Amino acid sequence: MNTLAIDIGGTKLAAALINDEHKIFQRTEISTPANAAPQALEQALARLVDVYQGQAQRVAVASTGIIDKGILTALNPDNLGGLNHFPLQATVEKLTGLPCVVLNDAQAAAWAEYCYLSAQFKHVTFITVSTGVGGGVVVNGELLTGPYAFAGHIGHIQADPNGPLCGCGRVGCVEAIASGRAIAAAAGHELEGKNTREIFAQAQSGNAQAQQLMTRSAQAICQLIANIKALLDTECIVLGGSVGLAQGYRQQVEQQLAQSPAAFQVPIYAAHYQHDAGLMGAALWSENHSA
Ligand code: ADP
Ligand code: BMX
Ligand code: ZN
Repeated sequence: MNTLAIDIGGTKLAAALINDEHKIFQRTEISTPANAAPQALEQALARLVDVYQGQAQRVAVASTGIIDKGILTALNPDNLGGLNHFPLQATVEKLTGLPCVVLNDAQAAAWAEYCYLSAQFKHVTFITVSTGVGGGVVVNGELLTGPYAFAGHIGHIQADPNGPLCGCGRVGCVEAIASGRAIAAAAGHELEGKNTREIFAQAQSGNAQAQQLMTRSAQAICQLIANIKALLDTECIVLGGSVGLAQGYRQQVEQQLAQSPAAFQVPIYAAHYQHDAGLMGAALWSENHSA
């Protein structure tokens, strides 16, 4: 049996087939539509799933946003248009004619990474530093989704009461400082208009502003990790997302965390499934939570 896995992020939509041996194949990717309209997302999803016709028996979707009872609502409308109450599960079932399971992208990635580490750990927290900052929490071998599917939205924990306004409406969220979108928004002068991939490349070649932006992001993630450790006593942190997986980023977070008191120390791993953690997590979740 093949599962068609789909990952909806603020920057890209990815899809792949995942078989019973958990091998990923036929991976494709398109840009997330810039247009905020629900029809634009539906059209992009139609384009994404078209090539997989007849090749899968079920669909598993990991998506940015609060995914509650099959419905997507953006917490930060800057990241995925102002999608409010988008019928994600019903739309994907209509487009594919297959049963579909949906959950938040970082919750899905946390599940994949926990499954990989489960012989070693029962308490795992996943953090994605990507378009936004997302999270997924596994406590005692169980993924916390919460009564309203909001659990793990750690990008919206406050990092700085005097920080920038976050798209969610709060002030100084971790996401408003550390995310790929926030890094690009804070760039000025010679870095104005560049995206975070380009800014990090400049940091590697010695640009001081680019290095500061990277450090500021890593600092916010380091403080977030110390807060998570205090709240959950998580046994390890898994870092993912294109910013979190960028060269040198995790090492910066680790170096800063090493300066914190001993009780706040926790190992930080790079996501085993790298950029496919959301796809794999949705597929693994669908094995036990099929419609
Ligand atoms: P999504 O948020 O759609 O899941 P990503 O995890 O790829 O997608 O995150 C997108 C963000 O990561 C963008 O801000 C992009 O500029 C940034 N990014 C992509 N590649 C890199 C890289 N190599 N280094 C730093 N930032 C990157
Ligand atoms: C935002 C929020 C989370 C998501 C996180 C990472 C929206 C649309 N999304 O905090 O649900 O998990 O971004 O998302 O409000 P990504 O697009 O960076 O992967
Ligand atoms: Zn916020």
